[in-house]
Amino acid sequence: MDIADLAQRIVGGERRALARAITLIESTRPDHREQTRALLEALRGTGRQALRIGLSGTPGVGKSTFIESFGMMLTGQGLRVAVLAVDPSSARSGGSILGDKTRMERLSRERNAFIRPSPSQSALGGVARRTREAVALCEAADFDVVLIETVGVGQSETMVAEMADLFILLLAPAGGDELQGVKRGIMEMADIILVNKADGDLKPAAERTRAEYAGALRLLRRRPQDPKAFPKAMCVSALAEDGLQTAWEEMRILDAWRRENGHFDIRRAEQARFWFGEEVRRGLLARLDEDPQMRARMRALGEEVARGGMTVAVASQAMLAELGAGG
Ligand SMILES: Nc1nc2c(ncn2[C@@H]2O[C@H](COP(=O)(O)OP(=O)(O)O)[C@@H](O)[C@H]2O)c(=O)[nH]1
Ligand SMILES: [Mg+2]
Repeated sequence: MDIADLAQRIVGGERRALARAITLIESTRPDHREQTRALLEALRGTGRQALRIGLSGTPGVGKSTFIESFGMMLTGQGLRVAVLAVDPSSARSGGSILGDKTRMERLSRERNAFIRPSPSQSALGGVARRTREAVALCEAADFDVVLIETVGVGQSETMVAEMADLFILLLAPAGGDELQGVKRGIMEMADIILVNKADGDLKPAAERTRAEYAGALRLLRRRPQDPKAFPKAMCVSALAEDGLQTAWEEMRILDAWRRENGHFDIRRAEQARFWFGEEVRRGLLARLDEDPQMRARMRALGEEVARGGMTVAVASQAMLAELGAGG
């Protein structure tokens, strides 16, 4: 495969090239990984930056419907929109976006939209890496907005927040006055909470839910990356396409403020450091688990420790030294 040519066609906005490149990065074959690295390196210098929006919410809150309506609104304004997903459960469920293809029917036909389901692979680390690399490809392909969806299984919200510039939490109107079991950690990551389904009979409940969450957000510790009044909670209806333009304006206000005040660049730099650390850790673990020689050494040293011939301290240090990781 001619990587330089592929890179050029991605930069030129060829969708087929982009789709093909994403297939390449999803492959675990060592030669494909090598080509992926070369491709990402070739695209590093484009200097293009999309607005990366992470979107999370439990199944049924309306993520797919929202992405479709929101995406259609953005493409209607002349913006190019890519949709990706981090869904470690997709191996079992058949894919978060895949199952919703019908709900994104309009968007998937849009010339200025690109939709890619989560790779069907169950390990979150692998899904996260591939999604992150796909984001880089979409940026190089000059998309203006990259939406990254997650269903919030395991640590997937954290993963998505670590690859997004804005993190949006989508909620549904609650019945009573209970906060919907949203974990504090996720609340703390949210830049904007959108209470969806604020239409018809659900409208009053949506407004109550919004007010509750606005109150809860005010109780959180202030973050340096927020201007006044952020993070905030708003009502939208993905179905009625109501409040979407306002939500987009708020996202742009927040994004513009962060760019002007240096937080955008700081955050991206932090994310790059984070993912570098993750990759190295993953690589080391992979060697332990997959390299036959290392596995044999682990077994042998484990036996040695088990029968009392070596202390845990000495054996683990010996193992780490063999991994080249010191001890
Ligand atoms: N009333 C109302 N229903 C909605 C809205 N958005 C989504 N839904 C419905 O909620 C259900 C789940 O939506 P879906 O987009 O598949 O949710 P997801 O699982 O988060 O992707 C579907 O029946 C949608 O029609 C909305 O804004 N208002
Ligand atoms: Mg969905």
